[in-house]
Amino acid sequence: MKKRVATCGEQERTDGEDLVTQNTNQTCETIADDEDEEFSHPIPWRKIEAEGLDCDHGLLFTKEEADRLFSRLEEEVEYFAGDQAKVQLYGKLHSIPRQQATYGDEGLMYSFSGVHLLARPWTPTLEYIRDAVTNATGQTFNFVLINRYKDGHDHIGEHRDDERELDPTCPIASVSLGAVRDFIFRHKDARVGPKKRQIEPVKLELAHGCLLLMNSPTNTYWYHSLPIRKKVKTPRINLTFRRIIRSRQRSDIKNK
Ligand SMILES: O=C(O)CCC(=O)C(=O)O
Repeated sequence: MKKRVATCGEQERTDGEDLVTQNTNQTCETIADDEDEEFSHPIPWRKIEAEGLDCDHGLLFTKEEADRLFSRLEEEVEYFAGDQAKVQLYGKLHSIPRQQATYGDEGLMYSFSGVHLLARPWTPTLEYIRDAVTNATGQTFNFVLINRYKDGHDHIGEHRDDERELDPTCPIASVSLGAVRDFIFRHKDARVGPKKRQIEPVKLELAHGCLLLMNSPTNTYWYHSLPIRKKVKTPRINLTFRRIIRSRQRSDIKNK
């Protein structure tokens, strides 16, 4: 496997509505000449580490390229409708406050929150973005979950991407296009309950064209969310590239 290249970034600091970003123990790696050639998009990575959290982020696309990709995705992506645009909570179906779509290699299916979403075949634009992520990271991906937020009212609640079919050795690679949104990590022990610990949340601003890598074991210990931001008036598309292990997919589900 290729080695991921990261450079020291400045400590991220944003004037959020309620939280302060906490980035600690940043690590540096240097880009050797021969490694440089392996990556057609070398990224000046920024590292974020906290207890059980390991992420890298950086800009993958220029503004012009990100604008073009956003427009193409607006034309190409077919979002789910009907029951497939819902999640199941305590046996009842609920509409989700955003649009969702899944694409990937033939026959792959991703199951979460009581829904089972079959991958549509890759579109040319999704292949292009997937390959740019692979060039930047050295990781391969066979599936992408797309979330479209029409404005700052659309959001995603706290959750972990820890489904059994996800390859734990592969980071989840999250590409953001469109409106800048806050993204918040909260440690599982800092949520509720008698054993609640005082662990500061970690907040990032996800910019147009950026790539965030959630490395193992982040999704074991940390929940993440994209909260409501009423001042945001424009849409955002997020693509989370994942590697699904076929043999771990639910075999009892027949998808349409
Ligand atoms: O839109 C985002 O940045 C977050 C999406 C997300 O949490 C997910 O796909 O699991």
